Amino acid sequence: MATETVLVPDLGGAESVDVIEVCVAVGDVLELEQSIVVLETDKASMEIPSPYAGKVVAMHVNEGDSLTEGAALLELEVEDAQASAEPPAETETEVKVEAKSESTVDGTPVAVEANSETTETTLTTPDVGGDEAVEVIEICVSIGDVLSEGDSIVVLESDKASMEIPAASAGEVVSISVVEGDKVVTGDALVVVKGDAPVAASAAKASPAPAPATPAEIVRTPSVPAPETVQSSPAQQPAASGSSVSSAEAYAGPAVRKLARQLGVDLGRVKATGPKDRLTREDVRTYVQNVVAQVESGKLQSGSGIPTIPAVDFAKFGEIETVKLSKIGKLTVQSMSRSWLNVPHVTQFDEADITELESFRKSMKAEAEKRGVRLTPLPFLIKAAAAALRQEPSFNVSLHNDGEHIVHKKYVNIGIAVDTPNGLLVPVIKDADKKGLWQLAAETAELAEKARTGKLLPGDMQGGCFTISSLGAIGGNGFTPIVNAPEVAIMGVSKAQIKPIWNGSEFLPRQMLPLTVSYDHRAINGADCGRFFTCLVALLSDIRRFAL
Ligand code: CAO
Repeated sequence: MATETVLVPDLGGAESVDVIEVCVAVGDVLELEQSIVVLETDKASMEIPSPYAGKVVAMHVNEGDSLTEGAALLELEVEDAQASAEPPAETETEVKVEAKSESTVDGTPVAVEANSETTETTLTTPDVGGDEAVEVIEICVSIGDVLSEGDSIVVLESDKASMEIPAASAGEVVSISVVEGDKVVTGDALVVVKGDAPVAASAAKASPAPAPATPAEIVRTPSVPAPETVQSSPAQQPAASGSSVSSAEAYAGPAVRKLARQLGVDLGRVKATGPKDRLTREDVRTYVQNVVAQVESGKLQSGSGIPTIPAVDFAKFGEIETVKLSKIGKLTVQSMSRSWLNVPHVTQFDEADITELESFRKSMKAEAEKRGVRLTPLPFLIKAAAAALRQEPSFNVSLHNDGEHIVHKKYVNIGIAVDTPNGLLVPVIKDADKKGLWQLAAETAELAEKARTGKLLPGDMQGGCFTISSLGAIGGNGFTPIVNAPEVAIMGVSKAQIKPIWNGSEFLPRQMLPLTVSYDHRAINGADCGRFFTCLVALLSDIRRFAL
């Protein structure tokens, strides 16, 4: 074993840096490259990775210290083999930086490629300090924006740093070559601007944050990035003590952002305790611990802030029996709560005149028996719903998880709610629009039987576009079903009844089927539902339309 001292690396011209976070303590066993401290100048913050794997035996810095290049950060007990290997040589780093600077102006990378004839200039990814790709986490411009030199165009993020890339050339954005989530390397096109000729010197501003580690560079600690390369300074950030800032605006380093992403935490909600209201990893952990504690104590449900129903000892009021919910029952609790809480429901009501449908259905009973199927109103409802979804494709959609896209489905799969001894199940009839009444009747019976006998496979219950919940055989004259998210709509079918219907000159006894459609108002507008529902009711009221 040997003891190695880890020093503050090349500060890239900065005179001193503040220690804004100490990520390790005496006794910690570090992996190679594990962050040991976060340093900050007035323009940049950077995590300093450990150049060795080993045990921390002494710390030389505290949060708030001001350090200069070469100052000792900590002592590490390392394996002899590591200690005798090439030591972390700042000269080596400098040589590397110089080598990269061959295609630079004033020692900094040029990030422009100009087309002098058209005066279109492609702004490219500046030197990101290695071959490793970095992620585009934010696009700051749109086509048509007129940029001044130095305006931020994208934000890139590596494991160790996030950096705003300023425009090296002024002009109007004519195309954007990347989308959020893309991985880019040095030289990759970012945006194309039309206008002023490129100003090479301004590319200096696009110099990147610390180089991501490549195996050859692991033994050195990174140099401090040039000015204007990382996230905005604390002065621009409101204190992240409530929900007043967005996650993107929160003042936090890349490691904290990564942790927050992994845990699904919105940094805008986390209270900062670091210097200058900077968020630390500990802040994120404390936030998660508090939320978990509140959920478990029943004060908070799913982080939604909805108070839970108080526990009541029912036995105090009389005899009771407590029965364990089936697995399906427990899943129903979850899925119904999820849909009810997430989906803004609207329910529309209508009635279909199924007098002709019923007389046709009854006329087919004998044939149905011969075929060994029961022809109930349900296959007609499936057929009508499938045809209406085809006719009104704005209804055959789902809201994308990102909340910014609508997924249009080119297939028509209809779910059927089936009441079973173990609870409610929703098998799905695939490609219902391509099937005839006999096939729909047979498949419905088969799936319902499988549901009741616990034989449905997961695939039998997936891929639904729209669900039909029929209580027609049981009774009632209307109910508001809950959307089976991520589907966007569900139809509730109640019991058909003979009603006197005015035909303009007299009341006639007609068999009327009460129907309701509940839909997700985030994805569907009332007018869309009106069109879909009218189409569906018209199909049921005149089944000759099925043939059209
Ligand atoms: N009005 C009047 N009669 C109806 C009817 C309606 N809307 N729907 C069905 N019927 C009749 C049928 O025609 C049948 O009578 P006949 O044999 O004389 O024709 C009888 O009621 C029994 O039908 P069924 O229930 O056996 O068959 P189905 O095809 O109508 O329904 C199924 C199948 C699987 C949907 C049903 O058995 C079921 O499980 N329903 C409950 C669904 C449920 O729980 N929904 C609520 C979920 S919470 O949102």
